[in-house]
Amino acid sequence: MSATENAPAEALPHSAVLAEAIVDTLVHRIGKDERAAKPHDWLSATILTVRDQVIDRWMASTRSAHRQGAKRVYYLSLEFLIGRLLRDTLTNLGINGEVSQALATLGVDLAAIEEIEPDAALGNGGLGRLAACFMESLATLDLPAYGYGIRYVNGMFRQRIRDGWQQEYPEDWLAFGNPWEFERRESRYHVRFGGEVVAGPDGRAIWEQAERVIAMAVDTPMVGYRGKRVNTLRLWEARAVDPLRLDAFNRGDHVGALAQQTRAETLTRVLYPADETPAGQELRLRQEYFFSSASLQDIVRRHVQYFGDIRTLPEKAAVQLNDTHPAVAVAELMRLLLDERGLEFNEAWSITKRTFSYTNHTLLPEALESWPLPLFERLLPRHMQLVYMINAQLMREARAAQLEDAAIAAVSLIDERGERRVRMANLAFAGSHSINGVAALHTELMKKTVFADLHRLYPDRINNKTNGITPRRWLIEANPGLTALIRETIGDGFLDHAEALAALADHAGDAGFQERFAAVKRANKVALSDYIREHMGLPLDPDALFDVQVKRIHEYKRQLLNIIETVALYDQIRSHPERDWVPRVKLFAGKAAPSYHNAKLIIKLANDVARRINADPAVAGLLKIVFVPNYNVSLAEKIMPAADLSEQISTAGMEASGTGNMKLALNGALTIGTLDGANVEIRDRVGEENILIFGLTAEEVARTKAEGYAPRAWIERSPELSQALTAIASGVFSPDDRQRYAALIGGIYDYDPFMVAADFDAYVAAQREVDTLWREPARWREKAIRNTANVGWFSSDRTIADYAREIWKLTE
Ligand code: B1N
Repeated sequence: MSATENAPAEALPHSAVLAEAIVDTLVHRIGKDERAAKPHDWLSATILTVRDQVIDRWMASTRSAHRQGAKRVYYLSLEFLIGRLLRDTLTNLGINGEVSQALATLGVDLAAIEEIEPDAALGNGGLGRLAACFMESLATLDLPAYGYGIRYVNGMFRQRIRDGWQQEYPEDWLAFGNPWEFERRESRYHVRFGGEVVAGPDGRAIWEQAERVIAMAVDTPMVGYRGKRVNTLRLWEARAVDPLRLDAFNRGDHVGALAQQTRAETLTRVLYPADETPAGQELRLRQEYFFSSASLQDIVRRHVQYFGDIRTLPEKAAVQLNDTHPAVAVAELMRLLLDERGLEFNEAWSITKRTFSYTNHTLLPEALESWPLPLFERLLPRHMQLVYMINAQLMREARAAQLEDAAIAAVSLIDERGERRVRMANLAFAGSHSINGVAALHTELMKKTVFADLHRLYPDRINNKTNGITPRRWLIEANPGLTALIRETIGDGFLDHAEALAALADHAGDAGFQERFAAVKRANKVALSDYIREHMGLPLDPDALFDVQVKRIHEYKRQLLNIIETVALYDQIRSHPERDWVPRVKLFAGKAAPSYHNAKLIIKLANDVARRINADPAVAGLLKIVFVPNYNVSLAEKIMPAADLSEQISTAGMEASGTGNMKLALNGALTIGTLDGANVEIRDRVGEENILIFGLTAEEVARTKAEGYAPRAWIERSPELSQALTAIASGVFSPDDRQRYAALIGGIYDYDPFMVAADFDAYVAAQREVDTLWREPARWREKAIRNTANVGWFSSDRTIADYAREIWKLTE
């Protein structure tokens, strides 16, 4: 039974018609008959058939936006972490049941072919997944929107764990083709690089580029819930202007003949796998400009085609910059307005600022993008001039506002300290009318830290839009069992309005409902355990507490704190076997940036600790550690519904928002966390008795550091921490290389920039509180239910409605 069987099904074919259509597609578009068809052929035939159901709505959506002369949203993002699309599309069209039945009559299991669809993993983590949730909510809310990005041939790498170490392999998601996408060979633009700028006869700047590349559009339909609207995700593919130089080929230079094609293809070949660390290489800046330029050219062309006058752009187009990765778009729009449309600077600058808005996703200083000036100038000589012109205007306004010299230097687009660099965050800020953070705390810290001086200069620009997640993928699709139970209990309203989940609170204390809620959770834990046994050969006890930390591996997220606590717990169980220990499974998953040494070492440590503890009969049945390889969207869909405890333990002030915290709470996990990012707002919504908060606040972190934080003293005061650190550092978990963790642990004694030592005892106390609660199932279940009931507000529908009203001005 599908969760959305009450979706408008009138216009959609019944299963017999669908079965016929799937076979017809298989034969005529794939070229196989039923007997020869392999699972992948059935998958492609099913997707193509479902896609046919989408196309009419897609065209109708485009036509209606055109007819109404509606303002459009353009979401520019270097990442879209979509995952699989089949189940999502079936759910949103409300044809899950019909398609499943149709395939069954053909002897094909829908669930089995869903599992072989590759993830579209065109993103690293939260920032890319947010873009994917936003695309789905934009369509659900019937807002005309385009996502713009890059069609990476190789998205996020596949992670394997060998001997406990992460190894990276290319993920070939396009190996069997991509039946969702449409190549738009007619939608092509030239993107230029290098060369020089000369003055034309009329004094206008002429950019004589050294190199041109073609950007070709590839479109994927994005279906909203109830199939209301279908928007477009437009990804750019780089092509050579001259793919084959026949003259060179005929001279026998076969490699040289194809060199341009190879160089172009390199541009859109791979996603940079670094999360919150700017890549800094020339190829990255080329990627950023390539997709920004193609997108802006497309937006301007569409606007002029529909509305005739470029000066009305801000009334008809809202361009959202997803972090600074597309910030060069600010200079690109200025170039198009000045050099190609002949506008004056002031008018162009006003149009630009009214068109763009910018979302900041991190305050980590090392994550702020800036480009060495000589590189920027060599690659984009005209944009360098425009950056200077914009900066001159900015400096005039800063002086007029009487900013002191230090503040003027801080707001400048050029960082003059040391090697001169172009500051992309300042460019994005200066060129936007709205700059938003992604959680309340993060937004307040933006005003006080990184953007303090820009905020003084433009106090009306910074605003908050707390992140959200789509409840379609993260509840209805990932957790059909819970969805069915909720529908039986409070009706269907929550399917369209996630905040209607609040009605569940009336049942939180009901023993019968608690039983059923717990039964769903247990079934999800059995399913995850089956998966882990099949893939890793590791048996898990589904009645143990499933404690999960799943996210990118990063020191500020403090997987290390969790691992050290695990070691301390291991010591405690061995020293006091007589105590009433709560059986736990500690589950970790996540990828490390390939060049991030400590993050990779933390993965190795998790695996070393797992090997030792899982083999120790003294803790058998009480403690199991699992590092599940290759965390991605599809794995997250299996883990979120099976979690009891959600680890959100970043150093306060460092996690801009987090969105895994929302997915886990929605699926009935209790959060153990710091007052960081969106955890603060989750606490406000679920109530402080239903969440386990521990540790220093952001303010206390700042103060402790300012007062000269000495971690060694904290460690000496905590015997449990000392013992665990000594064990790890001395090689108890790495007998093959006793020095492996000496430096990693030594860093905690000497620097501990992420305050592991300062928060350790509070974290342990919170974990023992978790044990106490778990021993009282009725209390635990009531709290879990209250989590699900109270986090409907974190639907990305709410987030997008807020952007639409307050930033994009699409609605009242
Ligand atoms: O963006 C998410 C937030 O929920 C997370 O707290 C935040 O860490 C994440 C450079 C990033 N911030 N910055 C990045 C990604 C890729 C890259 O190349 C930075 N990701 C985040 C959604 O708001």
